[in-house]
This record gives sequence, structure tokens and C-alpha cells, in this order.
Amino acid sequence: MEKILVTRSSMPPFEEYMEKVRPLWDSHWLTNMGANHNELEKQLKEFLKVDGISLMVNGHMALELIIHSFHFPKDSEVITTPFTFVSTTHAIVRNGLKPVFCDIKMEDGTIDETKIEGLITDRTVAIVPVHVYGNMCNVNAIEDIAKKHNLKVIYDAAHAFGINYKGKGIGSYGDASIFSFHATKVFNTIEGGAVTYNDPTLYEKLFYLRDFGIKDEESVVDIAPNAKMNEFAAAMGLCNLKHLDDALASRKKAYELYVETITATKGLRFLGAANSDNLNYSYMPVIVEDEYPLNRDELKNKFAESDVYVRKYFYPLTSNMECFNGEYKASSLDNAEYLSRRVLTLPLYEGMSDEGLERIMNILKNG
Ligand code: T4K
Repeated sequence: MEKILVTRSSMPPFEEYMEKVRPLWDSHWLTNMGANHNELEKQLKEFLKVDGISLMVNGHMALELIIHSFHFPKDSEVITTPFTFVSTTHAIVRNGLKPVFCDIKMEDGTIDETKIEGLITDRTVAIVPVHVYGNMCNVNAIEDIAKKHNLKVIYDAAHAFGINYKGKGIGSYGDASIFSFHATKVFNTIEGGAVTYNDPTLYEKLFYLRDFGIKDEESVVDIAPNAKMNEFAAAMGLCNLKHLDDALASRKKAYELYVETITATKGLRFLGAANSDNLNYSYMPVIVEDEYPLNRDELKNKFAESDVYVRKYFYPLTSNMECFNGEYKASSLDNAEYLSRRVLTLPLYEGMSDEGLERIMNILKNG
């Protein structure tokens, strides 16, 4: 029986990748904004329908650096969601800022925009919402709140590759957005990420920020890390982008089967919302409600008995993680607590076998 993990990296044909990296043996130019890097930046700018883009070594550094670029006063407050991968919260805390956790919406797991204003204080400088699982936040309401209170909005769009809204790329909403191109994502550069934005001055700023703040040989303008994407990673991105349509078509097939099974099964709820123009089939979250014969953890174990390894993305809430020593605890995260205790993320990737899908659907239907 084939072992099924929560996801499996999409990869281009081996020869195609080799063809793409072969010129590196002539140029010996392996990193620091090389030819593949620059070509990928150009292609992704078009694909993501954004005005500005800066590639990064990974999604996390993209978020850390774009937050850093605003140079907010230390200990300022940032309103965000705890229902996310820990990277979102780490990026705020590692910038010397304080995360203020806002509850999320039951229907799609995104930040509850109606609860944001109640958390704003005179120390609030920004909002960092997450398009979790590719479910789009209410970008219009968030923009209104940010304008009214003069706050920056930085979207964690790690899961939202290729999502559009009103004909624009999701990465063109807010002051900036970050994407992850990690091996587990719908589009991967092995490790990688990007910041997207409308303000053209951010391009130059991020150019230095991902390279130690170095402006030229004699001038270092900021205190920054190394977050550049290398040529082998960019080559993987160029190849994968060419095959993205096939990857999406394959994921769509599995995704639709899941939606059909989940909606037909008492006690299971699909945690997706199709309020954007399109879906990217990046994750398959399901909520295990009380009416289901098993609880979430029992269902996870049941899957494991059949060699299917589902994940609890995102449990625990980042607000409860021991590394923060309870420092950022929030009192009213009822929906976030509820969903994180009941969510399972089911296997979804390009090329899932019919046998594997059937095995998964049978477990879902019968518990
Ligand atoms: N913001 C949000 C909302 C995020 O979800 C993430 C990352 C970030 C920011 C930061 O972006 P990056 O800095 O990572 O670009 C994974 C990923 O490492 C992480 O990228 C992702 N979110 C998070 C949700 O999931 P793990 O620790 O659960 O991954 P791991 O190693 O258990 O892999 C999961 C499955 O993926 C494996 O069972 C098999 C498959 N896999 C994994 C790897 C590493 C592959 O098929 N190929 C691979 O190379 O964190």
C-alpha cells in the first residue's frame, strides 16, 4: 500500500531541470541576483499580476524583511491571527514588535475584520492578516480600517500563490504581501519566497535588505541578513512555473473529490471560501464537528492506520506556543480555539493516485 503524506513536491522532468542549470557550469554565477533569479522575478511579476516583486530565500525571511523595512518603533503592536504557521508570529516578534491576536471567522479561518478595530491602541502600527489555505481575507474592509487608523497592512499570502481578486493579483492588496515557494507549496523553488508591493521604492530597499543592507562596495545602509534566492532554486521555479497548469489541473481533480465527499458526510465541514476570482487548490482543510463518529485526533489516527499521514495545520494556535511564554495570550480567541482543535489538513498534491484517493475518501465517509 502506497504511503500517503500530506503533500508531495511538484518537480519538473529531470532533463528539463538539468538543461536549466547546465549554463551555471559555464558562468560559475550561483547566487546574488543571477540570470535565473532575474528571469524568475520577471516571470512571477507577470504571473502574480503585481506591480513590484522581490524574490527571497524563503517566505519567512520575506515576511521578516518587509516588516523590518518599515522600521516601526520597538514594542509597537501588530494585529494578527494566531491561526497560522508559527512563521507569521515569529516574524513579528523577531522584529521586536508585539503580536496582538485577533479572532478568526468560523467559515474560512481568516482574520475577523469586525474584531480588528477593538484591538487598535495608540501603539498599533500594522495589521498582518493571513490568507490561510489560500482563503482570501476581507481585503476591502481591512483596507478601510487601515486607512482610517493610518496602519500598514502586510499580508501573509504564503498559501495564496496565483489567487486573484477583481482581476488583480492578491499580492497587490495592502502595503505588501509575502509568498512562500517552499517545497510543500503549490508552486515551489525548493526553498524560496517573495515580497510583492505597489510602492516602487520598496524594490531598491528590499534589494539591499536581502543582501546584508549592502548598497555598494563602500556603503551599508541597513542592518540586515542574507536572504537571497540562489540560481538552483530559481531554476526550479522557472521549470515548475512552466508546468503549473498541469499541477493545478491534477490538484483540482483531487480537490473536487474531497469537496464532494466532505459536503456529503455528516459531521465534516469544508473550511474553504471561494470569494476570490479563483482557487489555487493549495490545501484541503476539513473541520471535524461533534456529529462525526470520531474526534479530530481519532480520525488522524484512523488515517495513520491506513498509511495516510494527515496534519493538524494549524494546531496549536501560535498564541499558545511555549516559546512565547504566554506573553501574548489573548482572551477572546473562541473561533480560533474551536477551529484549531478540530481542523485536519488532508493530503493534496499533484499526481495523487486513484487508489490513494479512494482509500482516503472511504476513511472520510466511514470514520
Ligand atoms: N506563513 C505561513 C502561513 C506559512 O504556512 C509558512 C510556511 C510561512 C509563512 C513560511 O514560509 P517558508 O519560510 O517555509 O517559505 C511546512 C513547511 O516547511 C512550511 O513552508 C509551511 N508554511 C508549513 C505549513 O508546512 P512542516 O514542518 O509541516 O513540513 P514537513 O517537513 O513536515 O513536510 C510536510 C510534508 O511535505 C511531508 O510529509 C512530505 C512533503 N514534503 C516535504 C518536504 C520538506 C515533500 O514532498 N518534499 C519536501 O521537500 O512545515
